[in-house]
Amino acid sequence: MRDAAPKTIYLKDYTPFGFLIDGVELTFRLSPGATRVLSKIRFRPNPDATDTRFFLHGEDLTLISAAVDGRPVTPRIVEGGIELDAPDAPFTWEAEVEIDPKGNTALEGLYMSNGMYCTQCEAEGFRKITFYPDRPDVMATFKVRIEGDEPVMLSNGNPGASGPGFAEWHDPWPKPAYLFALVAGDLVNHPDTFTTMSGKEVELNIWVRPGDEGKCAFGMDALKRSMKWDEDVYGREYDLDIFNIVAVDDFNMGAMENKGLNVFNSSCVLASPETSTDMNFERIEAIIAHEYFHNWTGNRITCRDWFQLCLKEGLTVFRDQQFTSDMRSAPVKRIDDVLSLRARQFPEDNGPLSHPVRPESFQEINNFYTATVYEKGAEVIGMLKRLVGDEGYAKALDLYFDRHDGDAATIEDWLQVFEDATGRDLTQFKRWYAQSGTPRVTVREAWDDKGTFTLHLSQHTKPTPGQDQKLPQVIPVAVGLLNPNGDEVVPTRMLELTEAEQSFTFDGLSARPIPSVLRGFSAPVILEQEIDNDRRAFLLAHDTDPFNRWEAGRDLARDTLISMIREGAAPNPAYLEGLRAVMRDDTLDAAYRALMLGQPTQSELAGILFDTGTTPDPEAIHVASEALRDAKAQALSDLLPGLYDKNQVDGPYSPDADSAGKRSLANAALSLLTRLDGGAAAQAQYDSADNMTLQLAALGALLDAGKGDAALTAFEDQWRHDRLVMDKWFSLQIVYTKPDDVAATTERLTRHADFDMKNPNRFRAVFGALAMSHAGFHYASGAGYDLLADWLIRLDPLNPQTTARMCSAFQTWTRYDDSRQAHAKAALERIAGQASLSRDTTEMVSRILKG
Ligand code: B3K
Ligand code: ZN
Repeated sequence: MRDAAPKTIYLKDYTPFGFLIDGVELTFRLSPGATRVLSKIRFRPNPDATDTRFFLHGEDLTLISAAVDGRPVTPRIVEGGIELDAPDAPFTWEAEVEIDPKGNTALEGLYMSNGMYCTQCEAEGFRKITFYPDRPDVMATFKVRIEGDEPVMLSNGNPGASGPGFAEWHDPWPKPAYLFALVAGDLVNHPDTFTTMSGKEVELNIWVRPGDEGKCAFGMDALKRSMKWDEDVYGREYDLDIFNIVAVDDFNMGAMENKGLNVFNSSCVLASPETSTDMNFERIEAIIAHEYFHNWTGNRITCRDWFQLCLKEGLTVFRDQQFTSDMRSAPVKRIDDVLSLRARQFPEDNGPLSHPVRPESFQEINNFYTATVYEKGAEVIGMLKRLVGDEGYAKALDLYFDRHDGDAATIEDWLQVFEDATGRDLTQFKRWYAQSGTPRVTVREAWDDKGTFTLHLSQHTKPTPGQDQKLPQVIPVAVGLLNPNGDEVVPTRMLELTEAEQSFTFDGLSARPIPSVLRGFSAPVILEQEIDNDRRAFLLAHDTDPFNRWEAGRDLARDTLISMIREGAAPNPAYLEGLRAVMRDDTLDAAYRALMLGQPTQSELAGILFDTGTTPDPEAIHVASEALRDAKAQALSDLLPGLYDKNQVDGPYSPDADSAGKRSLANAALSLLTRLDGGAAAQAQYDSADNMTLQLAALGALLDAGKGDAALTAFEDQWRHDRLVMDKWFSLQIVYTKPDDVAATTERLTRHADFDMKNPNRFRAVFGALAMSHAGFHYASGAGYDLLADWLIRLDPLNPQTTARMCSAFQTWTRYDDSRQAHAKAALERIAGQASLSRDTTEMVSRILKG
């Protein structure tokens, strides 16, 4: 490993920086291999600081010259930057450094993507651009001058002077360096305008490479709807004259909220019916909204330090989830969010990478942009809103924006506004930020024949790394009661579970009710409720809460799969019957019915088996999952053709929720139908498809049926010029390969002429698909583990961030049998044993190895 004892940073050690900044001026002289960055920064001593060391971060910089108040100085080179004996009075620091954007394959700091200059500074990338106090609590206004031959040269804020060979930008809002951005290249724009609530006209642009102009309209519309929604729902107005979005092909994540200049992975902004699926459209809409919403929750109010990351991310995810619910179907959105929480966050929270929503230590902060910080962070805010009510939430948010605008704030500040606005004591609630692990809530029922029904709730959280003892958390448990005839007798009530065990009574009932517990998934917990299949079938038929109605069907599918795996049982007829009833019910939303046709993922089943004392066998899980799909196809055989036909959408493609819902139901039906007709309908759909949603679903169905070879070749011929579509082509064939062949198929694809390990989208398309193929990745021979390890070892020197992120594929390794564990451990140890392994990957692998 690179560093025998990598440095750990602790939340408790926070101290303010010794200086404040009155203004930053930067000049960039662009050149691919030798860009010069000139900085002029006015510092003054910070009266609130005790540590007066003048330390500036810097990494991979060649210092050309430095001066204080115009006098040349030679700073001391120290670990991670430079130090100087600074004057005890205001002074101006000037420096010139040289950097190498072209050689920057880590895609952090200033780098090049397809000949275009771009930046990524969050979390700590600005220090690769110039010497600077690169921490979020140091905020400053920036003036930027870009010199170069690029046709388009952009930075944050409002445009200033420009002319041949230069462009100037001025951002009047003080910001931390992680929000700095610069983009320069041969770009074309898709322009529009938005008039804000106070009547100010804002210029909007989506900048793309020539040829992609036709893929911007949807993103632009999503941006305008986001701007309007944030005004209507949160009262937040945009605050610059211009808002720019740029699409970049090589990007380590989805997008970045740089002030006034959002940079997007092209996969998260470019959309066209021919090249993007309905899911792509929905994701693009959500990410555009997310980055835009950061303008207030993240930029105007930022984080004091990186431990407070959930302050901006949890809140902004919560806001983008609200936006999508408003734009589309709220129940469908809730189910989607819970599916992704269970698929990504629960395994994290219940394995070696478990950490609190607000971590207390880290070695590399980039490793903490996790499902826990983001998605559980959003759930925590949802619970807070449920506990204080909609009005309390609105008052608290108004106070938050009033009180903290311009601040670098903390979770304490956030909770304080809720306490001040609502009078509620949140001392116990704060444990949601500090305790890791998913609480398990057990439900027992009692009925006394005198009309009183009692729910006994208890909570328990298993120990997690570094936290042996857990204290009870406040858990909002939404409960409704149904009469045996299916009518709702007690509408949803929010029970507050605050103790380890607590009972809640409902009086005056005429018959023993059937409870519907944790409606709307009111808390991110695992519900342990002993209920039989009849009860689940009853809830599937009658629950008035759409989430719990879906959940009842899901639980039936889960239980039947578990007994198929454990006991070789046949699929449960009650589940199949319930599914038939739902598929016959045309009053239900198509997207909702499509979700009902789904079943728990193989990885989720492995987690459930492990939790209940059975070592999961990936092959057996795979076989049972396939058998249940076959059984569904048989049980619904008479309904599938009708479902498929009735949900065809006529007319030109539109990505709206209704049309997308119909396509998702038709495609779900197609995938089952293919098990009956051998692929005839899928081939017909492939041949006639005029949009990517239909084309890709048909290709998937054909591959699943073992009849996809011709279509796969045709698809490649049709789309080889389009990187984003080819990413789908790479992934899909791994997804539909039989487990024993997954590693070999993946390896073969790495030899394809278009496989480019330096492009994170392509690397993820291939190796993300390998990791997602449960039975293939965890194949008994260990070939899946070995192949991923080989490639992570190759990628680490080039791109530590993407390497470290993909290590999490190994996070569940201790669930499996001894032989698999031995293979996984050997693969992990092989990664860990590399000389000069990055800090990012070192931290991830050592946490995962601790088990
Ligand atoms: N804030 C960025 C993520 C930065 C990740 C740095 N490794 C995008 C977002 O959450 O909106
Ligand atoms: Zn974010």
